[in-house]
Amino acid sequence: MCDTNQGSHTHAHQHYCQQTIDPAAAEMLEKANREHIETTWDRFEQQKPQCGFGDLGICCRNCLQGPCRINPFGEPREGICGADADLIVARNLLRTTVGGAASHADHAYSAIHCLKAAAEGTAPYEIRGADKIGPVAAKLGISTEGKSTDELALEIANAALADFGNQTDEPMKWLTATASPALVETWGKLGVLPKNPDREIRTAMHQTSMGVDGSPINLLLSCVKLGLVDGYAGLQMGTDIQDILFGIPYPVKTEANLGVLSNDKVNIVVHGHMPEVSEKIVEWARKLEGEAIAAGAAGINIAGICCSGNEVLMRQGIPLAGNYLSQELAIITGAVELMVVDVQCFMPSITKVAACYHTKVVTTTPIGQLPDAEYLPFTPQNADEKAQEAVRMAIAAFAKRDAAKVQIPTHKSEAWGGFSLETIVQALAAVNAEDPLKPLIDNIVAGNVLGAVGFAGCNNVKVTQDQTTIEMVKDLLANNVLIVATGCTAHALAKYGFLSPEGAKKYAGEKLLGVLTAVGEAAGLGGPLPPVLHMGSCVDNSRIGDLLGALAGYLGVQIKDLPVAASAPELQHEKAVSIGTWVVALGVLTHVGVVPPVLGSPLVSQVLTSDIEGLTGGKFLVETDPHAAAQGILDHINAKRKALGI
Ligand code: BF8
Ligand code: SF4
Repeated sequence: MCDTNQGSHTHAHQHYCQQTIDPAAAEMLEKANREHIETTWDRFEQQKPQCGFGDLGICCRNCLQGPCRINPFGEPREGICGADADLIVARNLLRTTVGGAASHADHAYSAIHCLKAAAEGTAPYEIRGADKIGPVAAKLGISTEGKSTDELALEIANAALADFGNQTDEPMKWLTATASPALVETWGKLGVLPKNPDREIRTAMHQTSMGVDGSPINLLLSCVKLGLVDGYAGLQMGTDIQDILFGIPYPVKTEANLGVLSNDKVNIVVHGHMPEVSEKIVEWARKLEGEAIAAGAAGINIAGICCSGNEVLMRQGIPLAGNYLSQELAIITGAVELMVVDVQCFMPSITKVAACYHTKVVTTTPIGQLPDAEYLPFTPQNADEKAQEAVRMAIAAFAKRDAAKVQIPTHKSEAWGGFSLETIVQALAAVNAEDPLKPLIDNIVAGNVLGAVGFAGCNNVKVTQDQTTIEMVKDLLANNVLIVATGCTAHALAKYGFLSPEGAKKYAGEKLLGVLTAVGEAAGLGGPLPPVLHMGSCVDNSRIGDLLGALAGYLGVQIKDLPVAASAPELQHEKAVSIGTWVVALGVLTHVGVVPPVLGSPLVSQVLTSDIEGLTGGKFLVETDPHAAAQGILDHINAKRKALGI
């Protein structure tokens, strides 16, 4: 790492078009190469060829007799205990889904504790989303009469904790309070209604352990159940609680890509997922700006990576520095004083890259530590103190910045974020105040909006950064399909101007542009809405669920009947698998652009891409080619339109 011998460039003239389509990322890869800094793409090369058994999902290590491998072309057909390929693939898939659901449920659990502490007055968080309390209380059946904001927030936090403590056989309250009765009935008949998220996670780990479940189909049904744990104990609960604590997002304009880093300010990058941490860093960076100026900087600049970036973008207008595959590259600019991480999606490599510069890395949670980082254990109670400490570390690091090592790409694009369902309804209300969803529905019926697709998920080093996402979205927009996006795909689309009004003119089909312009102008934006609406972080995929529920409810149909689809073109994390499973459970066709490790089982592949449609109305579409994937989605949307008679 950071070998100062500048003599031997291994790939001096490489263009990095296999790695990324992002010119800022390519520029930093070139710098990394020049400075002999290893990135995730180098480590990917070292992993090649990746294990074929793992790739197909037919390797089992669930007991110490293993590892056992199945030969897809012959013997052995079974592991030592007799588990065959179908069983091993299904068991592995359930463990992956558990990993994702556990990540999101744990995220929501932290937010609940923070809200509870805020409501009890023991933590320095102001409850900024009082307008979210009414709707959440209403769906949970909590009466608001005569109660203060704090009392209601506490009651809602306790209702969430009650789901985590549910020892009865009743399903999770958050699920039955959110999903339509028809969906609850469908899931009830399948026996997949989760009761207590922690219990479901425990039971699924037990179910997949050696010598328990031998039924691949039963295991796949448990995948659906864990998808619902993710959807309601992770995404929905997380978003509801975070909106109450930090406020419902409203449209906000900012910028995206590495060019948002500043040459003359202290740069702090927030990375991870929990707004309890990133919101406090933003608050204290603003409050301590004077200290940065006194230290010779022009101020403090905050930028976000991954979903922390999405969280503070949509509520604070903080710019996005980059998505998952750009995290090391942000440090390689040489201009980052501090990277603050909390949980999920930060690479263990970041401290090694940071060691080549003056960059400090701060970890903040007991479960997310890095040996060479500074650990500032954040709690709701001490958040002010720890955030100040972190910001002061950044200010102190500024003096150590080495100008000779600084190279900030100039690339950045205008991007709008903060399109919660509440905001979308508000924008539509400018067209029809009495019946806000009517203009959207009318335009869908008239074919001006052919359908809608939600883009979600990550970058994955196996596919060129941002490419599949951008190519698919171009095809779909040209065909008048409205796009909503979250997570790292939202970052990707932000970087290339899809989240801006200009993007509508450039990419939207004529009919869609007409609708975006009419709504944007009525809502006072002075131009079209962006053709891709940024709905937030990965937990905010619940907002897409809310939108689908609202549209289906309005039309008096089921979500599975709508001309809609979902796509995770570059998924990498277990969370993307569990989210996708929830979306399929809702009845939505869900495209994945990276082949999940299931092909070793024809049975599991068949169920996920076909048979499950008969149970929930949704299924997975596996397609690595962006144009074929977009076409598959268009065919699906057209078929749904036809079935609706529109
Ligand atoms: O939760 S999209 S790489 S950052 S997992 Fe991670 Fe994937 Fe990015 Fe957000 Ni979501
Ligand atoms: Fe092998 Fe069965 Fe043990 Fe898995 S559970 S490692 S297949 S013996």
